[in-house]
Amino acid sequence: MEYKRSSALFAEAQKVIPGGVNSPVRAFKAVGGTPIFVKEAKGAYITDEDGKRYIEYINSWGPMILGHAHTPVIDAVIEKAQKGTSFGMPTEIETKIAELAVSMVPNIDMIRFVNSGTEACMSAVRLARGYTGKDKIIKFAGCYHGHSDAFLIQAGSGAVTFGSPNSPGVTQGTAKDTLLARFNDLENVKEIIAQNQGEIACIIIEPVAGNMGCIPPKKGFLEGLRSLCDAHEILLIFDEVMTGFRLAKGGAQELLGIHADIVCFGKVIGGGLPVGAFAARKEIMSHLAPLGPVYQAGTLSGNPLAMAAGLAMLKELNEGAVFSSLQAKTAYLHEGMKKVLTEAGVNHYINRIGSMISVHFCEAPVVDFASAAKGNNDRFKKFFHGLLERGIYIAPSAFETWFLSDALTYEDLDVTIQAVKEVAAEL
Ligand code: KE4
Repeated sequence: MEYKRSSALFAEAQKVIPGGVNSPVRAFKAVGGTPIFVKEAKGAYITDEDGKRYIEYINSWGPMILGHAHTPVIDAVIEKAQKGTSFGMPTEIETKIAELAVSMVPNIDMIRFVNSGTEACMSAVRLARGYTGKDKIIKFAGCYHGHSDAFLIQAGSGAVTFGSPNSPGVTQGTAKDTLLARFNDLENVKEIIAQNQGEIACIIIEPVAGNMGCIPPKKGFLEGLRSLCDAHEILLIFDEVMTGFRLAKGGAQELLGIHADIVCFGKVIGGGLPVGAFAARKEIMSHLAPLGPVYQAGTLSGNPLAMAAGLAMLKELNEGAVFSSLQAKTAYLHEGMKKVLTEAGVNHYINRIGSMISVHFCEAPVVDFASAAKGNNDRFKKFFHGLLERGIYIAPSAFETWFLSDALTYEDLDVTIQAVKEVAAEL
């Protein structure tokens, strides 16, 4: 496939931007080839700089749940931009979106807006440490909470599961306070808590993992974490940057019926502009500056332009109809892909919950990072490029989740399923 203009643009970009991208996953390193440069997008479709149109399942990694350039969001942004974009002073619209978010999400009284999911998760951990007076955190292998030092940790050696940095620049001093557990393995979490009695401030988890493909929690896993946190005075942090306002109005807390102590948001909450947030009961949030001693700040936090996009998005989602529509479309896509891949004799597993779905070329179910890592990546590369050539753009990594938008029609899904059928024959 000739991506002439994208190739030229990529060569230019690499001269002034490390790797030619502003976020590594966009560089196609996991699948090879040249990343396509997007010229414009509308609804379920993106058009690249060579004029080729794709049905796409990334949607900016989640935010475009109603489709690209969604008119009510665009209109709100244009209207707000003409009155100024950011003041560094309080504005009414911040209260409006805060009130709406608090009304939609269970178990939160207050919310603080920031500019990314990373900032939300980083701040939530600092708040948990400040609130509990304890230093250590538990995260799960394969879960991603942004690029803050405390999260760039991989399984260390030894039974105590001490973390070790998985990026230069992260110090051992930081790594020693991050303990790594296995997703869906409650016994492993119990062991780690027993080995670090009284030292753990929080457990941070993606309630539905989305960064090792889509991996739903096993029955009883989140309930078990909730009980362990209650028993050991540990705060449970749900990183709902992906699942928030996507799985349901109230996100994973609502869909799965488990209450977290702190909830992190990103992606959808900003309607496509840079917004993150973290929220909790007032008793916890009152520890945040300027109310309390835990410091957190941001020049562009709550800027009215981004708030306008987020508010327009949440208002539409608050009407509620989109979630059942998205659920049905994702189930249709799941069944269609499963049928054609099975008929082609391709060993695979499809994980799905709500409008999050991923295809794994594995010989066994994918329930954690170790099982996800056993996927046949060569087969995934062929799958990705075969679909791309047929005008279907899925996430360029087997460790990512596909995100559906409600702009997708059933005809788009049929075109996708037909493309999967054709590619399956080549796998
Ligand atoms: P950002 O800082 O990228 O806004 O959010 C970090 C983050 C936090 N928590 C979860 C569950 C996330 O999925 C993310 C970011 N997701 C990736 C996609 N896997 C963003 C894509 C990218 O890194 O470019």
